[in-house]
Amino acid sequence: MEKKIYNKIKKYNTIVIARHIGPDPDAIASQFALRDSIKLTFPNKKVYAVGIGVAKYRSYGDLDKTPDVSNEKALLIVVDVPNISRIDGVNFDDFKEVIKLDHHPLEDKMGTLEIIDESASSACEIIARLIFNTKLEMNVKVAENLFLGIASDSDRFLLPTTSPSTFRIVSKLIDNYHLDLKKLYNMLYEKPLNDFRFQSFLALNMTVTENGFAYMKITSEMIKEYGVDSSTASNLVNNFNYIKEVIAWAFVSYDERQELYKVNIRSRGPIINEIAIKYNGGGHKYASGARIKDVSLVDKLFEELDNACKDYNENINPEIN
Ligand SMILES: [Mn+2]
Repeated sequence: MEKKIYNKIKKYNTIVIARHIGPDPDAIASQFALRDSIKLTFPNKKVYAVGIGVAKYRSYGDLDKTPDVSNEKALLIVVDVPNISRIDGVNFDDFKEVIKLDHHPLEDKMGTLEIIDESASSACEIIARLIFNTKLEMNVKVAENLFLGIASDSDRFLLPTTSPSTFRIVSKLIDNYHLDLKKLYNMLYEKPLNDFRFQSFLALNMTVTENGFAYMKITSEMIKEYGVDSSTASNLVNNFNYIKEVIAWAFVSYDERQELYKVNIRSRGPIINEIAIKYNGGGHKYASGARIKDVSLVDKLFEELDNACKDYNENINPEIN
């Protein structure tokens, strides 16, 4: 498959690389790494990494304006996103062919060629393999972005998707390109004091049920008081892993622009994406999210997650009781 994808890339002169809306480091880094690798290998090709920019990821690279491809045969490569409706910045039907490189469970079939590897830590891991296994070229910048995506999406090699292959790739990146880990970890983990204070507020005030489900409804008043933004606030969910009394946890915040509740869910016990799918959500087995219009459904979702924790404790992990 990697060889076929390489040949397809070789064939097209105009290539657009897109990822999901509301990008995370893996989404951003995977599109830059792939774009820069293709440009390095084929300097005459026009390759674009598109989508709405996010200020905190500016140091990862520069995004391109979406080109008008309606009158030419162009290739679209979609990275790190399983469904067409969440692709940012492109008109899907304008493209002659589509390649998908993703590590989320399959949702929409998109194109002719695809690598969907749910066992991969990140889209960046899939792209690193593609580059190493074909004639695609790499430089320090590409290697840095690949490292950022892998380290971030594997939660610094904590999540169960971290495999011997993840470590082999990372080892090769560090070794061959002499990566400055201090610089890269600063890019990933430096945070404003306000965010850190807000994290402590969440730790002090979240509810923890007897089944090991922790949750917090983040109101706009809380967000205003601490001077954080709502998406950062619910992304702090990633920092609540490995609390002994908590096996699944969720933070919800209200997105005023889109007029819906965004729920971020994590687990180290029950599988949660099957529950999230019922609430206009999805994602990975243990890292998932949902978008909910009606506030009463938020409570229903939390109830279901709490029950999932109860079942998990009773059936899979009886020694807790
Ligand atoms: Mn990802």
